[in-house]
Amino acid sequence: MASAKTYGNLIGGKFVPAKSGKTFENLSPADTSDVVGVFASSDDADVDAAVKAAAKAYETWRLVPAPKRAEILYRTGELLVKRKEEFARDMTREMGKVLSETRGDVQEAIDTAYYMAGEGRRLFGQTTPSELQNKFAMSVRMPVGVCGMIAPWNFPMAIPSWKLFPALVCGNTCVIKPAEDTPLSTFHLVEMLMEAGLPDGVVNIVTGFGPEAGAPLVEHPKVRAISFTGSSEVGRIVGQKAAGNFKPCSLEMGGKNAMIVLDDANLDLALDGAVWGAFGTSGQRCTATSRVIVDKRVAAEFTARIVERAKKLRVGNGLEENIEMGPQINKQQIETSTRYVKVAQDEGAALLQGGVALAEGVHSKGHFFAPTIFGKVQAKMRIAQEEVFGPVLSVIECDGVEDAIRIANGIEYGLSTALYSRDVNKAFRAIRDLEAGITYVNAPTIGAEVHLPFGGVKQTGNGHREGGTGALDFYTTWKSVYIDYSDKLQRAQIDNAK
Ligand code: UN1
Repeated sequence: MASAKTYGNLIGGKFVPAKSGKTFENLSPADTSDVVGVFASSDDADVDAAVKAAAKAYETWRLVPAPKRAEILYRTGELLVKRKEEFARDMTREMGKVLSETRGDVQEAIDTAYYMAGEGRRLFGQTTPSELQNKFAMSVRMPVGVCGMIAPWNFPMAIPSWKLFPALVCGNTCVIKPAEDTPLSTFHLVEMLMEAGLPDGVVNIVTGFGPEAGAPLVEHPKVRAISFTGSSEVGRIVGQKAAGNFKPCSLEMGGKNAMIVLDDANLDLALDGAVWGAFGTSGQRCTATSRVIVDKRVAAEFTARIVERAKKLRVGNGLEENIEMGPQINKQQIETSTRYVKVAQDEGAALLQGGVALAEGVHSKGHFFAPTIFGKVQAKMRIAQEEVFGPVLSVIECDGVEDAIRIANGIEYGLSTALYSRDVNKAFRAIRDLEAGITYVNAPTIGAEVHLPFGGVKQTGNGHREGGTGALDFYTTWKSVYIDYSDKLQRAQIDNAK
């Protein structure tokens, strides 16, 4: 095997090693003998250099007209289309999910590029009448400044694109720290931005681990906003640090997403949705279906059939076309899944399928876990409350739509939800009453599109949204502008009372 390529941090348009000289290896989760790349293990000195480069680039980037900034994004989209297959393959190698999914991940970055490129000629503000004569009033979107971004490993290109592209079209400059498990895809993305004409220093990459590289990015005084996607546990630390300096901070975190299957549902459709929602990306999406809340009248049939489906899933190296489910990202995730299997069994849930790491034969080189299903799950059990982030599904029985919604809402998270029913009245009740940022009807909990708001309520987020116009709200700040052309002093609230 050819020796792995070494990647420096990207600072001010140049690739430079960490000042300490330290590096770490990016290993394929399907075959840990495959070293995908060697990356800089950065600390506060590297972060400081990257933030300074971004602050310098901001002076000129903010003045580039938004439609021009947008053209760079559009060209980036075009370049990603050309390189899609190559980048998808590298992503499967570093992240593990199957090729059809990594193609989708690159596609999500392409979609975001085109969508945000369109925003370059919108970025609408408001014009509104003034209360005084001969006075003009409007509000305009201004960039925030240097934005710090901390990205997760499960969508190695899509999520960095959700953060970078809106930030760039709005006139900000960026320092991004990709997840240590999947830095390569961020390099691919940013290299396309540079090829499309992005000036040096507008996007900088610092690779490494949370405590050494993520924390100084959040704390750096010149970083004006933070966007974080990851666990609620780390998000709490990030949010508290950002609050110390009153920094706007967007947190996208965990989920315990429920799919409700009512007794009038198309069961075949619901089964397809549940298999995809629970075991797609090996359950490692914050939108993954981890609870199926199924009406007791159809529960036995549904449960028997989903166990059969899960048993037949082909688990293996995602680079092979016939594989349906790849590995988990690393050893810790296997340990987490294993631990939760025990927790569930101790609580009295019935292990119906899987529940074990797969380590023999074709699975011996990577971090594989069998598709796992628990029956007899009670709504308050830990397995039904806590995020596992692995291919582990709980089946919970309910009695009708109200009971289902009550169970679905009985958790601390609120990202995605789904309802399978042919009854439009029940569907609209669920849309209204499910506590979540996303609700699907007759589709699984995964599959958000980039031009709609993405995010959740309760412990899933802190009120911000990625995707859609919500992203523009986060990466801009409003400036209200008043132009008085009366040639005299006019006092608001006083002279208009005459
Ligand atoms: C995530 O799981 O962190 O809606 C993002 C979906 C994808 C994005 C998931 N488009 O499942």
